[in-house]
Amino acid sequence: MKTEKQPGEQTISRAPFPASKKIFVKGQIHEIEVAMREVSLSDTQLHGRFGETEPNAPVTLYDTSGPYTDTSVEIDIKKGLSRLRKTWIFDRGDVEQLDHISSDYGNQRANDEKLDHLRFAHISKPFRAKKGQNVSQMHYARKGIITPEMEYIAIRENQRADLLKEQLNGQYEVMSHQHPGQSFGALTPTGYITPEFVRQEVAAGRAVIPANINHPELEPMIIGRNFLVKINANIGNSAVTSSIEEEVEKAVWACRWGADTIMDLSTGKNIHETREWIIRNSPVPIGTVPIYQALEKVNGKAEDLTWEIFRDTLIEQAEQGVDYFTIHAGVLLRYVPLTAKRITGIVSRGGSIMAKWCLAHHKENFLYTHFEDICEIMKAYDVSFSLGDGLRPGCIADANDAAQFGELETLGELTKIAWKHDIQTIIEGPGHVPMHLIKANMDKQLEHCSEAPFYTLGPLTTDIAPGYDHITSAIGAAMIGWFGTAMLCYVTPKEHLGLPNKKDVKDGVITYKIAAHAADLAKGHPGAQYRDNALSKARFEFRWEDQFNLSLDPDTAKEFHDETLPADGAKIAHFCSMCGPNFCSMKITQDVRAYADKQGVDAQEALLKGMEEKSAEFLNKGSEIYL
Ligand code: IRN
Ligand code: FE2
Repeated sequence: MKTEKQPGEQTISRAPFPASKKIFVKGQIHEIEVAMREVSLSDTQLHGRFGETEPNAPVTLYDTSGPYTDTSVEIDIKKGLSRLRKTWIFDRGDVEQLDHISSDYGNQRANDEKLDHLRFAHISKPFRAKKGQNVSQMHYARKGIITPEMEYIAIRENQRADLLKEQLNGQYEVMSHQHPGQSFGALTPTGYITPEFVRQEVAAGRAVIPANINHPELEPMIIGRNFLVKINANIGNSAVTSSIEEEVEKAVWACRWGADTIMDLSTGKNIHETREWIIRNSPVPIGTVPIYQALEKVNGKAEDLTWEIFRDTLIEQAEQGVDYFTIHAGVLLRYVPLTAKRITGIVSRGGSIMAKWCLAHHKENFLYTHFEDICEIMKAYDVSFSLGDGLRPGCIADANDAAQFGELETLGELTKIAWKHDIQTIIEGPGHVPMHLIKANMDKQLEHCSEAPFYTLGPLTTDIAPGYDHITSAIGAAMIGWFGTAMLCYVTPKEHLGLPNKKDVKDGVITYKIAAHAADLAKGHPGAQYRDNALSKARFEFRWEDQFNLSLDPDTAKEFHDETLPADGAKIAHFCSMCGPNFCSMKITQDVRAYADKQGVDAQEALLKGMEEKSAEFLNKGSEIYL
């Protein structure tokens, strides 16, 4: 790993969003402060009344960027983020700090002097549940306990909707308008999300809070059908990367644009050390696929994998603070032949590794046979299951086949076992699926997996657009999110082609934020439409800066506007270069309204009057079309 950097180059992205500030909302049950982003808006110029203005209330946004966008916080990635949940975890009285790392591999790495230059300097000793204790959020929820994490989430999901009525005054009716949605059975409360509602959803298994006790730095979030749709961004190094700082930056960058969780899919030699840096600096939950690292440990030979190596890997990663594990325990020996006639066979990395192991030994998948042993590890650290879809379809032709749905049934069976241990569980889903076959995936998942949250990769709705698979997949993601999928795993433009760079990561995240938000709107998620309304009002009133600032990607919106109209004056002009000054429909509508205002008539009437006047003018001029 090289660490050289251009002088003066800032690797970690820290710029706050334009016109935005961090705000903190206090808890009522627990002593907590929930971070959000507030975007302030400029005033509306009242038409026809020169100089008269009307203020616009600021807009509160769900913020995944963590302390990085908070100018008052000092960031040093060598020290890591502050440990927000440290006392919450400790005060529960059910954890102990170990005096050494419990995994063989973790110890081996810790004692290897050759790794000193790579190591995160401030590693603290791992925490683990005291003997016989279960520290999962599901366990607390089922005991009727509302944890600080649960209250944090309730406040976070509401995005200060309770202030709207007061803030908006006379504008409330127009600005709070929202179309009734079609939620396909999702039951989000119409008022506010309460901490008790969060608890109930977690207890029922309909939602999970990925929050390892060894990742106290994270800002709690929830994945469930009755909450905002979330997105995950995958990052990972390859043989040819760069410095550890750059790996941290990839995670920070993805969170900046809206990633709710990050999966570290790194492969290669120093993944243990890289992962430590990422977790210590990540404000969002981190997921991994532990079988990838286990495979590294047996030099890439799947048949050499053993339960003991895998088990040690789980403990190693759990003690570092990984919040959820993808476990491909549904790839059963008997399902593997069902993939023989597929066009693309098994496309899941983890799935293909396990299929190879099963065939080589002609034995049942050890992740399946040791599932309850895995549960014992998960509950000691509160790691959540993400049950892998190792047999997902990798092309349109293979969608919804017997192998895929066979595995889904097994994942449902495993969910029940996990729940017996109070382990939080989500279910991974496809893949490549044409639009008309998507709904069946959601329906079957709900049926077989007893409403455990669904977490899907896209799905891609066609195979013909390599280079644009963020789009082919966002179409499917928006649909399945609408139908009830709780978290969407992003796909970048580089899918099927290469390792994504920074631009690809951003494009993937923004594309998936669009899919997730479109799904929230379609479900009728309470308050989801407010940001749209605020942005539309700014657009209509030619408050260009407000329009940029409220968008998912203010930088690009502004850059595009600057491309043809860079002057400052253009940022208050009543047109843009798309239609020019005379053809702007919004400007014409505003003229109609101003006219109505002056004449004391309603807009409908004004439109008709205006038409009459125009037609008289036209006739007077001799009815010539081209003067
Ligand atoms: C999500 C839904 N189905 C698969 N995923 C993600 O795809 C999974 O969580 C992981 O981040 C990535 C690669 O998984 P495989 O190929 O090992 O199954
Ligand atoms: Fe694919």
